[in-house]
Amino acid sequence: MAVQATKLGIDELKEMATRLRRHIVNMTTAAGSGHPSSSMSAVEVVTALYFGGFLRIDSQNPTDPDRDRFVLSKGHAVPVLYAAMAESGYFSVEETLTLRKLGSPLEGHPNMRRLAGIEASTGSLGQGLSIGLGQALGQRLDGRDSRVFVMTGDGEMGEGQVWEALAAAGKYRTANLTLIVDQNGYQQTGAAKDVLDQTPFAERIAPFGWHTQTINGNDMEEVLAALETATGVTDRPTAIVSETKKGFGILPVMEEAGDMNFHGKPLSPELAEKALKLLV
Ligand SMILES: Cc1ncc(C[n+]2csc(CCOP(=O)(O)OP(=O)(O)O)c2C)c(N)n1
Ligand SMILES: [Mg+2]
Repeated sequence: MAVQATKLGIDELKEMATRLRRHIVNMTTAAGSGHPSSSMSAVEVVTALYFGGFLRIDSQNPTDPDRDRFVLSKGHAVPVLYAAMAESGYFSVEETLTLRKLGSPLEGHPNMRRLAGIEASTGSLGQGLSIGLGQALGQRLDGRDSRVFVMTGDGEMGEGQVWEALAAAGKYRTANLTLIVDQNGYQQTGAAKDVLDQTPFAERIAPFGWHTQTINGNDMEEVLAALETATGVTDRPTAIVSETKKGFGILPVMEEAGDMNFHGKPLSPELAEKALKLLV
């Protein structure tokens, strides 16, 4: 039997997004390390993929050959992935609190050898789209109709390997591949544009033979509509440029801390308490 996607209604999806944000705060603060702001910007897209009727996966049969794949190429944002996986039943929500603890399979970056449901080991930026392209081509060769979704960061787009994969996917008309660029405006050391300006992404990606859309990626309705459009394209790979805010959901707390990038650091227990009050 074909693998089914979970499809919640819009109100439930928004509630789920808030739940994922709470898990992200809780697990990174418990770990005392990690990347909450990088995870927050991606919450609507990840929620829509896992619970909005798109990813055909089964947490009880994570290696089903017909499953869809989600590759989190910006692997440092893995708390958002663990939050969605816990809510999908791959492991318990309590287990997310073992993030980055010695012996836990919930490593600081996704490790497919240690945790069922992780489709690619990432963290070295730039590789996920190539991996996803290989998976998409493999599924096509096998005659399966499954789809691969890959998420990169906007800073990550400075990696040359991403553009090689864009070119190859266009050449092979890999229509079962969707790239989501989480354009949250920042990378590790500052504004993504200041480090290496690769915008406008849609205009740069389209000439490789890709269908492109640019949306507000923190608006659930826009995310759902874009994924619907993307999965309906049958002749080309599709890219969604997802304009987001790094730390969306906890921006007032980051403002108070005087850091609108807040890259690679957890909230202190005090700030986490304030963040959780916002996430209701
Ligand atoms: C190949 C490689 N170079 C450098 C790093 C270090 N690094 C970790 S996160 C990051 C910034 C990523 O920025 P972006 O892709 O915009 O993701 P965001 O955190 O903003 O979501 C960098 C440079 C890395 N993980 N891999
Ligand atoms: Mg970024």
